[in-house]
Amino acid sequence: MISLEIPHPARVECAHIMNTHEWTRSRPRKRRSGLAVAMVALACGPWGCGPTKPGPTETLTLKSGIEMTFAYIPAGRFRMGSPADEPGRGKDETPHEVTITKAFYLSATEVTQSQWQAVMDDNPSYLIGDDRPVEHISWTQAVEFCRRLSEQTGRACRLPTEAEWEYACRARGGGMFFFGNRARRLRAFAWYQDSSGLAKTHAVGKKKPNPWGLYDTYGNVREWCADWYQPYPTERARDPAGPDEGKRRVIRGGSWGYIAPFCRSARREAAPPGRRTHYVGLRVAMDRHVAMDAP
Ligand SMILES: [Ca+2]
Repeated sequence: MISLEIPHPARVECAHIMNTHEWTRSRPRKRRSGLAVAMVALACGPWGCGPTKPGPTETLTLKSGIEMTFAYIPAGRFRMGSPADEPGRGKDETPHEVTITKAFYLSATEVTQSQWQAVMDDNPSYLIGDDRPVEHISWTQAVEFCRRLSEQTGRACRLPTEAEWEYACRARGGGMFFFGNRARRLRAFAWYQDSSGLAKTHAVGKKKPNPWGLYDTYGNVREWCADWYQPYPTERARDPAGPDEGKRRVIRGGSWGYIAPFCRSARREAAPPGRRTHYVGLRVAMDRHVAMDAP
């Protein structure tokens, strides 16, 4: 029997209160002129500035013709963490400015079971389906997947850092989610407790993507990041990658068994690197290609 993934009863109670009151309250809509919309699109705010549309994608071909598509993530600056008044926030989400100095690619979807099978020749998943995200994998196995993927494709594949993950998830958007604070909109973008029906994962890429072309960043499976977990600094950071050692690795995005506040952009979780559950998978980062014969 599959149990819902509820990490701490107190948090659930708190989140439930939020769920039924403050954070689902809709804000009144304001009409904007075309010029005003354009100004908003071009403005630099606390959550970053720059393009909000998807960039060029890259596709890797794996064994048996299985493909893996990557979205382009531009370099930029954003505010990582959450403000003190964000509904459902954790104490470990100290807001601070982060600069991502290099553009990179991030797999448009969570790694599927067919993609995992093509690279690793096995499928450790509990909830079976070729197009479903692979799960029941440890952080160590996720890193090994990236290593073998790099070996097979000649591209530098790895887990994203926690900062890269949140930056890409937000895609210049502030608030609880990249689309703002109206949590009812989450159904259009995520498989989570209110939308996943029977408690299970779903085929990737069936919900709407974020502005940079990433699917299922919220919900479906939670995603391993490269970093050891540690409290955030308060000062500015450039390409933060976490401490050199620790006990737990960062996990992001919330799962199919989570309520909406646990799927927020800033929500942080972590687990020992050997832990395996059917709520956690991965998404792959890839550095930009540099031709070996470039002048
Ligand atoms: Ca996810």
